[in-house]
Amino acid sequence: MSNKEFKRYTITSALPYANGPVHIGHLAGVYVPADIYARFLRLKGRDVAFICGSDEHGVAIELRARKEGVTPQQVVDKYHEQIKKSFEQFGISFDIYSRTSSATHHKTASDFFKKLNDHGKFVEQSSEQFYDPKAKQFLADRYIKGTCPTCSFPEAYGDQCENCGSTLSPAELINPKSMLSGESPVMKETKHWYFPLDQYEEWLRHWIVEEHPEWKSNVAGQCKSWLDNGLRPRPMTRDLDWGIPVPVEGAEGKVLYVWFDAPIGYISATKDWAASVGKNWEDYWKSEDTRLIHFIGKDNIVFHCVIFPALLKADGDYILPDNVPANEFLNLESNKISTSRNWAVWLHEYLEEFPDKQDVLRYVLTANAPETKDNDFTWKDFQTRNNSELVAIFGNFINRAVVLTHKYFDGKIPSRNELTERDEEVIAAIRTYPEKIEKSLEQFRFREASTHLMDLAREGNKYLADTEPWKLIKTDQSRVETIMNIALQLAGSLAILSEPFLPFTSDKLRKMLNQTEVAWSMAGGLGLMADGQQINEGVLLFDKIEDETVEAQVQKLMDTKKANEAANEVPKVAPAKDEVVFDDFMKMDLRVGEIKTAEKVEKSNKLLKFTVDTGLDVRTIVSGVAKHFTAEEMVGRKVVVMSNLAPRKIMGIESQGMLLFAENADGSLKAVSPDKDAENGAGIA
Ligand code: B3M
Ligand code: ZN
Repeated sequence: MSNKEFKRYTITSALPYANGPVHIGHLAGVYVPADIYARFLRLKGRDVAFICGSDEHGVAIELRARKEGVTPQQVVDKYHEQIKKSFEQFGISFDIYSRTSSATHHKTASDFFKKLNDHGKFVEQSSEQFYDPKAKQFLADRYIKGTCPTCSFPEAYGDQCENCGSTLSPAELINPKSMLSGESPVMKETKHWYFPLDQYEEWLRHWIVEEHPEWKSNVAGQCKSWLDNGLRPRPMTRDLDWGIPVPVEGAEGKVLYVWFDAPIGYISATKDWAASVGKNWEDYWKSEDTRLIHFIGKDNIVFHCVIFPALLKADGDYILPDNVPANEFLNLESNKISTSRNWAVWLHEYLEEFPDKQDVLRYVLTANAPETKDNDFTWKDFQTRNNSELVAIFGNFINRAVVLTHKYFDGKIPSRNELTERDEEVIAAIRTYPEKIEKSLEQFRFREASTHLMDLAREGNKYLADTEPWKLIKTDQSRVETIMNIALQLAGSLAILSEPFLPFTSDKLRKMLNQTEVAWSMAGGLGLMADGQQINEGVLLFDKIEDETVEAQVQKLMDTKKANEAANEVPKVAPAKDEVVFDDFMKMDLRVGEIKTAEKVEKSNKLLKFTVDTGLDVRTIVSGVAKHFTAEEMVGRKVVVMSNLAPRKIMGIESQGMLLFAENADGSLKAVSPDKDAENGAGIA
């Protein structure tokens, strides 16, 4: 950050795709830190716009719609509502949670594109791309499946192989097939609007490396590697149905690339929010006094640090992000979180199962945030952090302070009398916390900040344990007054400083303490709790999480694992063939035959030579089944013969027809045997 004081803050967090629910990986990587930061700034009295919304375009949405057999609109409507509601219940304090299907967004993104186009910022270029002639549609990379050239996985996507993880382009796939029709795609020419990112390379390098040396090393590292590999023009349009129509002539049937329109969603959402609260959105996007910060996960770094800034720069009217504190990934019980494998803790399910434990999850995800490297979430750790930190330290301290004040002073805050050295020591310690936490937050070190917060509660516990007011109350009431006063000042600071991290807890605590005014600057001092002021009865802030509770969650994951394994074991049957008309079927002469003789074909370990009584004649048929059947066991069997297949020479022997077998998924062959009393030559239809 430059040293200047900013007048206002635009805080964005990645727009989740409205194609599925939000899970703990999203929360730990993006939404919890962003929310902590926004809440902290508000407590500091800053002017903040905290912006988010659903990302409702792109192939991911179309694919989900196909999978669920509904329209893309139905998909985004469903998930937008679900995501919005669960964020609200979880206490993510967006100023607006918008969506990219909104009219404001369509217009904003469209105008943005048009302006760049009018100013000649795009290069129109034609190229050959995969096209599905049957579905009459160009194919997004995700819409093409084929065999991975690296690992031979037969179900690799055109952009990536999920088996070995390699990044692919559809042209690299072996035997590519369109997922729309199953047909082999063909190459067809199409025109797109490319943003010449290469022209921004030097400017980007200067802006990132020289002007922002303070960016997190994981972010700077990824940016540098993109720059070092050389930037290339990127198409900003797509041949798809679902999306924002490209607003220029000659682009009929094309839509804006989802990564072009999605970040502009931050701007559109800001417009809607500003209009609703009587502010000017441009202050939040076009004023050099505004600090723009994007909270994202590591997979979005290039879009927020390279492509979007270059687009903003090309427009020329916008400010650029001052920081992009991207996080790494969170794993779950040592495995990568995966939506398709249902390996996740889903926010909406968590909220149903732990309806009053938002802060527990917020705390665990913060204390264990994947800030510099991937990290692991375990239910055991969730339980431990709750029981031995939130309950045993934070909750315990507050409980003692409040209960003792009621017990000894009827809930009226006693005054401070003469101070001992121990008192002076704890007062000095309390004073250091707001600044410590603030420093960590300003550097986006949320784990460290949450450690400081817990340490403050620890100071309180230790102070009460050292001074033992419960022993002194019989002999030295004045001393106890001082101790309880100081303990309550500490509690008052905790109420304020915990707000960004544990908003539900902070709220309860402030009610308990009758704290009406809160501001970050009030924390740490001794003027928080006035002598004689009444506090309310204590309420439970945290309760112990039992073994059964976390065991049930682990069991749920184990069940998922089993279900996944079972699903993988299900043998895959050969894909359905294209439909044929009845007449085609009737052309085949299928009838019952009987094997009269069978022998191995010399020099071949695959072939058996049969003589078959077809009812019409007795003829020779060669078949590649020697690995599955012995000659002896075939003799005398009834079989199905396709008798009018054109004769073919196989290893010098003319085969006059074909025997039918059943082929299992593993390639093994099984007999297709008519009943013994079916007559030779009986027609099959
Ligand atoms: N929807 C990708 C994601 O969820 C994307 C973020 C958009 S931010 C403008 O990872
Ligand atoms: Zn592969």
